[in-house]
Amino acid sequence: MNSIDLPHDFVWGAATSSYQIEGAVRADGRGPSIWDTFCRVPGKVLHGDHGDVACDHYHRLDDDLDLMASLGLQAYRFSVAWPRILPAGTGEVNEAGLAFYERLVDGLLARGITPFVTLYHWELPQALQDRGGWEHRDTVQAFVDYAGIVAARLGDRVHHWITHNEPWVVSFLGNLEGVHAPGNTDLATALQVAHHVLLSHGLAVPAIRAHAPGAEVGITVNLGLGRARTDSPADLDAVRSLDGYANRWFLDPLYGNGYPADMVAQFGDAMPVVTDDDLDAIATPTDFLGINSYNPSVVRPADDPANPLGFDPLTPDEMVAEGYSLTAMGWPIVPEAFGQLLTRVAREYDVPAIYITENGAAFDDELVDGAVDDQPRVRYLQDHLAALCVALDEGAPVRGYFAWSLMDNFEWAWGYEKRFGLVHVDYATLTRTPKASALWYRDTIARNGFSR
Ligand code: IFM
Repeated sequence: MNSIDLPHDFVWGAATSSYQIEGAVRADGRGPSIWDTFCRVPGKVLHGDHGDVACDHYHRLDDDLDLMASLGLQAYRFSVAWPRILPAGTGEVNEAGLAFYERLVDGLLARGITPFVTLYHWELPQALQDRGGWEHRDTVQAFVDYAGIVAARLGDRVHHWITHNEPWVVSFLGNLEGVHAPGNTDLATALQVAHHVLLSHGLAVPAIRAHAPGAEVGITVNLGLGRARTDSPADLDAVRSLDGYANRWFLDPLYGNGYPADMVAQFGDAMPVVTDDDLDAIATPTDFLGINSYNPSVVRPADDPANPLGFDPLTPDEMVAEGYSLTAMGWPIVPEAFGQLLTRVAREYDVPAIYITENGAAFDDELVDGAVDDQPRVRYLQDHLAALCVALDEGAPVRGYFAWSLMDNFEWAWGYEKRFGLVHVDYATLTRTPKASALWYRDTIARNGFSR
């Protein structure tokens, strides 16, 4: 039996995001977001799913808070929907929106659960997209103003703030691959968006601190190491490219190194407009780095030599042929790569603290006689936590872990088909059923570790 024990002050949590669980998209003055729009574009979201109802968390807040307490969560990471606070993105503040999040925060605190607030988990008000969205520099100031409004209201009670969730996804899935809102497919647009998102982060940090003195403020990036099939120079160069695109493009400027030179050369004319003080602002010191990580990326050299990304990902079939096990998302399960990633980030960047703000897996769960025996998810969590402990031993300053996700929810372009939850949601009845993984997680939190 192998015993995994975490440090006594380790923080155990679970994470969600607003659009993925709240529903109630027209309630109490919320304005439309780019995801409300995107979901209505035929072919963009599987089965034409959308977040109109989602898990109906907005109307089931107290029950969901009790559910969190029943699992013994010590912390809960959620996001604020910008269009609930500022329905038109700027201008008039919607009191009912602020009141909802105030009720959520107070409900958490009353149950002894620490709130971790994310300000942007992809719900850009549609009105701002209509004026150019993240590609337009004005959106930077709009975000800073919004951040200040939320911090002014909650800063006396919320001591952990995350500006953005996964700038890579916002930039590249939304504006290069076009599979997320707003659905653009242009590298120059994606790079300008990335720059503005990073800049808005850096400028929002002091705006948050002004209203939340002593709070910890950070950003969450999604990271994953690259893996090649062989050690050939071409395969290793594909890994370098993947790493530049997925990891260094964000980590380097956040930690004061500017944009990585190899990728600047590769992106050429698509490089964004960067004005004088931008890089200093992006590198504003923060208190922690949030890391979302699920899997490494297995890559090979790009088929098309003109592809500025320089790599192609292996298909799921190719990964299986290489011996990888996959989740229901087709993502390879490689726990040791998770630990190696944390060690590497700690070694190469001046990161004062790390929270794993998301980690977890989708599997094809089945509800049988009122229970979900999701042993593959239990194993995934165990193996990733064991890898995290290796990184801790090697000096990575990991302070806490948030399972993604508290409950099954709207998985963006995949609609409701992919289930990441510790808690099963029946979308017909909205009944919540804790899976075996939820009960395992509850026991793990209670004893601050587990045996296997
Ligand atoms: O569901 C998403 C979440 O919104 C952001 N990180 C990855 C998760 C799984 O795809």
